[in-house]
Amino acid sequence: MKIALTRPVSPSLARCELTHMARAPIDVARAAAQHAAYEECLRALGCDVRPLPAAPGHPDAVFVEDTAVVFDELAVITRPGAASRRAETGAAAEALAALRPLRYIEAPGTVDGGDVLAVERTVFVGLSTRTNAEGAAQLARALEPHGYAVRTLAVSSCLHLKSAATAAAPGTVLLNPGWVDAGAFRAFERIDVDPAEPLGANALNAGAAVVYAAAFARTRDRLQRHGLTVRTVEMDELAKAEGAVTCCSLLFASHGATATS
Ligand code: CIR
Repeated sequence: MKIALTRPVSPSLARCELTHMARAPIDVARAAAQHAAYEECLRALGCDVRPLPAAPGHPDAVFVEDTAVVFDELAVITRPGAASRRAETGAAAEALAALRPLRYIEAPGTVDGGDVLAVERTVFVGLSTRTNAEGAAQLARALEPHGYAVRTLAVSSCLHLKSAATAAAPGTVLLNPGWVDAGAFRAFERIDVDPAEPLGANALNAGAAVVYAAAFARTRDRLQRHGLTVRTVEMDELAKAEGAVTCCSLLFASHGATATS
């Protein structure tokens, strides 16, 4: 059983941070409907969806992935690279405190959860406009005692590492070779996005199926040809805020170490 922490779409979403995209009008009601369908999809796949409290004053609060990184042994509460997003982490810390021992990224370190990709026992950390080397080093110090190998990767063509590469299935990385050093993932099975779909590397492995944006039909076919079960969701309104499927949840096993263990 997996727990999925989510957070409602903020009415101020149109004031979101943007890095690689031009600002386009956002229909907040449509974004909220897409988010509700995403939560329903996770429920249908057997996840225990637990929405965090609404944060109307935080435009990007729906992108809860950036506020924490959750492993079986511990959770690391991040310090997001965008100052406007730093106050979002409190709700994740509160929810995770009962579920995992907590560690915190401290200043001057910055980490966005979107830059942290775990593939089996290797944790790739993207060095981006949001995540710095000090943040990556703090993450390594938190994780290495638990047997994880932490590797950094340069990310410059897209917002986060997970805009360029995600673990679509255990040991299988879906990636855009134009945006990330594909050689870093040579130990794993690799699926490239269709060249016409550069934004298609973000997939959410929900266990029973891969949750994937409906917009990337060609790459979806590639996932299916690899034998993966895919559930598509409409994400185009949230994509205008530079969000994708992994960003909208913190998905983790319900059976991890508790705060007292
Ligand atoms: C931001 O720029 O922080 C938000 N507008 C989008 C965050 C997307 N998060 C993610 O990919 N993990």
